[in-house]
Amino acid sequence: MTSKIKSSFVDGSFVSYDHGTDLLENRNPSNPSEVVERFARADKLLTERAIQAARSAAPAWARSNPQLRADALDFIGSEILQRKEELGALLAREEGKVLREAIGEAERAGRSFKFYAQEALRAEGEKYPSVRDDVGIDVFTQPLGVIGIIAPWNFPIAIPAWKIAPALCYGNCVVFKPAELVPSSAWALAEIISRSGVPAGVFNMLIGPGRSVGDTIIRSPEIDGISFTGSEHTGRQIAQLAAEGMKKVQLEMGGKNPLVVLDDADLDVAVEAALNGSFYSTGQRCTASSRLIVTEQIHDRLVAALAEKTRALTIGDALNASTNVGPVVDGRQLEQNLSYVRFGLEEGAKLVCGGEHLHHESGGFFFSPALFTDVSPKMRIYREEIFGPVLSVLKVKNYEEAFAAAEDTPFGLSAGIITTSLKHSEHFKRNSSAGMVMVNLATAGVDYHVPFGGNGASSLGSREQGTHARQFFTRVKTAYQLA
Ligand code: UN1
Repeated sequence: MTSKIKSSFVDGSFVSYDHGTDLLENRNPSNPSEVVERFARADKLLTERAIQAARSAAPAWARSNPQLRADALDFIGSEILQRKEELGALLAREEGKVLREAIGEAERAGRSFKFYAQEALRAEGEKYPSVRDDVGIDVFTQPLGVIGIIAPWNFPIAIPAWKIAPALCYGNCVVFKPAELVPSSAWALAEIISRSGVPAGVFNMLIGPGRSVGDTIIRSPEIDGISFTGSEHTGRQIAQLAAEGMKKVQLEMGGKNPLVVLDDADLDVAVEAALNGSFYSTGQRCTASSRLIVTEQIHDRLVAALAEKTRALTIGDALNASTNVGPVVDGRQLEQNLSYVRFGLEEGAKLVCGGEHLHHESGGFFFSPALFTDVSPKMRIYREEIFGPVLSVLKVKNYEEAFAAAEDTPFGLSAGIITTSLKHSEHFKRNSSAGMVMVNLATAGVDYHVPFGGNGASSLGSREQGTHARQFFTRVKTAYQLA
């Protein structure tokens, strides 16, 4: 058995397994009796070794030839793309995302690496004349140093990819902690990186709990920046500790994303956007739409059409080709979804369909997507992030009321509007306080080459993805020189 136990990657090699090390079992949420793989958990000591290895490798990597970085990133991206079906199937088994979405996610991860392979060679920097005679000024960026990357379970390969690729591209060393629910995709990614030509110590991966591994990364004086995606609660703790340690942070946290549907909307477009944004990926996306804000004339037609499509969704094993919605990631998240369904009913909302634990002989964490109407803005189901396929419909009179309702949240990640009115779509795009606005599209599902991020309680720090990622992963140098 021991040969099958996988482990963390530190200073250029996978750590050998010691008997007695704490073991982590990665289970399949479609069939929890199936152990996908077993892992030896990293502890505080191993985390400190990884941080030290990254620190020692940092000066040479910061000065490395950009062609070396471009080639390594291209190698990683190409291999992920070649193996996307296999990596997608692994992801579906450990996280429960349906196969089609899981393969799409692997593809997105590969494309992120390919994007930053090009970016490594991109010219940057500015030249200024000085206000003093015979002086020239160069402004350019330098690597931030050693980056702690803490990733969530809901995008087991794409989120690590869109953090690790720019970190390496801009000359930083990485200490990466995947979520304990999804170590297999992270391990597969680390194994590819281990063969990419990236020198020992530049990239390290630690499989282990937040309270030891995560905490050590966050508190270490050797870590210069932390890129985190996860819960708002953990994000706030990281922000506080990072402030004490004077570290740069990039935090992507929760959302309670609104999707506005106006009377003039194309009904099919509205139903598709609501169904996809709210229920695909089992609603487990920080960009999911969880508030459907609908004007009165179209309300009943939209609810009827959406309920029909929702009831028709096939919920089941993520690897089964006919499945539309896979399981919830684990029993704890399933309990959370069920408690919010209870809160909704207690607070007087009407459950049109779903909201049930679907018992299956496999013991999979299956939950039927829930559609609530007669929702009022004070209800917990309307205000709090559930992180499951639970959609609350709020009826409003007109665009002005819809806009005000969309804005009525501390979050600000993504916001959508379904309308054929140019006037309203333009107003919404310009004035929504969300970081990402979608017109006639679902609030979730974003491209890999443009900025990603939100405002308010959703995000802190500069944007992820695309060329904007440079802002987080580098620092600015201003150099004056007498001619
Ligand atoms: C998407 O909607 O395509 O954790 C991406 C999340 C986000 C990623 C969403 N950071 O759900």
